[in-house]
Amino acid sequence: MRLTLFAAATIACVTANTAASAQSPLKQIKVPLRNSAGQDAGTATFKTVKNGVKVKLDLENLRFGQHAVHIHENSVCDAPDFEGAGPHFNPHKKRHGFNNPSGHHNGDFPGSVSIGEDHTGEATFLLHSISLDPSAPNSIFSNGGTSIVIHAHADDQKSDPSGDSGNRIACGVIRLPSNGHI
Ligand SMILES: [Cu+2]
Ligand SMILES: [Zn+2]
Repeated sequence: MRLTLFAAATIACVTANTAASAQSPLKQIKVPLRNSAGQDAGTATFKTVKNGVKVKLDLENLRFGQHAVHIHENSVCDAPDFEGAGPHFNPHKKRHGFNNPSGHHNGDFPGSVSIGEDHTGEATFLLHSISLDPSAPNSIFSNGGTSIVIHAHADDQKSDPSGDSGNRIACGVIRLPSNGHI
């Protein structure tokens, strides 16, 4: 019987100005959102899973209907229009939407969230294009952090740059906790 040994080569990419914590890696973070009126709009929980990041939305105080969800590139939530959040998180310089041949942005979600007549809604999405690892190029903690934004309308998954999803109606700042873990 022949045994063949495979040596796994690990290539470490070191980013010069990333102050990576030596503590246990971040597995989960819960981000509070606020709506345009400054009310509590619920939470988004990001959890590292086998092939990506699971995002669980528990939303409230939002208008009835379908609403697009994205990660935007700045860790700024400036009510009422949340323009400071900037464009979609897009480190790979693609176009918007899962149905766009030049897509999709890292910060795009594969669906919209449905808000009921009681102004609450829940949804869970698996995103393959983001990471909670602060040293990863697609980390949602890149460049001081990002934000999660809810829009007035559904996402058409094609129109660049934002899926024709209208105004920004809620936002939550995503930043690495100062102790490196929750
Ligand atoms: Cu957006
Ligand atoms: Zn996008």
